[in-house]
Amino acid sequence: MASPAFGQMVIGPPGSGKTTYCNGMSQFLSLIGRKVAVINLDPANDTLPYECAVNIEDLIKLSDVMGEHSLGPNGGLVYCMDYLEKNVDWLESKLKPLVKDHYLLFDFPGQVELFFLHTNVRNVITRLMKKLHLRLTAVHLVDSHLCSDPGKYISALLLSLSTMLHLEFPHVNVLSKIDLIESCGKLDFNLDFYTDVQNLSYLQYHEDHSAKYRKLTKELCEVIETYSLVNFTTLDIQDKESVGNLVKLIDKSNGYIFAGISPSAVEFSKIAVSDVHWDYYRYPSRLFKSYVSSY
Ligand SMILES: Nc1nc2c(ncn2[C@@H]2O[C@H](COP(=O)(O)OP(=O)(O)O)[C@@H](O)[C@H]2O)c(=O)[nH]1
Ligand SMILES: [Mg+2]
Repeated sequence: MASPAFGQMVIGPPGSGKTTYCNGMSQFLSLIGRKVAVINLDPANDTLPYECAVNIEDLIKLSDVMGEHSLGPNGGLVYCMDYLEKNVDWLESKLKPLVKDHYLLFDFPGQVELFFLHTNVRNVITRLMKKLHLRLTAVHLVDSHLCSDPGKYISALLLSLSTMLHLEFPHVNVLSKIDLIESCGKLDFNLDFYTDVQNLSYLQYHEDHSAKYRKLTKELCEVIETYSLVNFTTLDIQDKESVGNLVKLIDKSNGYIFAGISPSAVEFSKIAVSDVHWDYYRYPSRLFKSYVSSY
């Protein structure tokens, strides 16, 4: 049997940092010696900060779909993912030469219903996993500012739980932009409270939370705690230690550490001993030049 290829499917609501993550993560993984390919499956990504190996824009364009079928951006994206499912052979043929020696990062659209409701993305990934022996972890990014409000935090928990249950892939939930977590004010609980998801009953007594919602909050929190599946790890994409810790977790979840490709300790020592310069805003020079010259 062919040896497996590893990678991550990067998902999460719009603006949670997926594209920035793919850029920063690919630079980090390249620095520790992995050969990385980024696959853009978000037709709504306009300028890409990374050089992508495969781009869904070559298959279908969101603007064409919206124009031809009189759809808004949300309906358009669902259409694009349905189209991708029907044309999964196109994606499979593009990935085939890459899986031999690349680590894959998939940048997905931010329409959350694609990951807890519709089956198109799940079917595409399941097919690739089978046909190309891919071992992917779903990395679900949630903007950490949602922790500043109990209602938003509960919705992030419900979204994470329903996505985990729907996809059924190895899964890591991430509170992204942790460097900005207190930019909307001081948190009411320690960070552990939000990452460990252990004592949600405190939320119903939160002083800003209307008494009207107390019973609803209690019931929803009980659902989340009964499943006992959701927790978060934190990420600041600019901080090498933060990215390194997340890589170790993902490597465990998709089995990379057991594949004997290259012992993690050796890989990580590369970044520990050398001066690390990477910039998640960095644009590959060719793209950057054309980006600048377009102004
Ligand atoms: N401070 C900070 N900003 C971030 C971080 N990750 C992403 N961003 C910013 O968040 C915004 C949305 O990021 P983007 O990657 O386009 O999100 P996407 O819609 O999920 O692909 C951009 O302005 C990024 O620069 C982070 O870790 N820290
Ligand atoms: Mg994006």
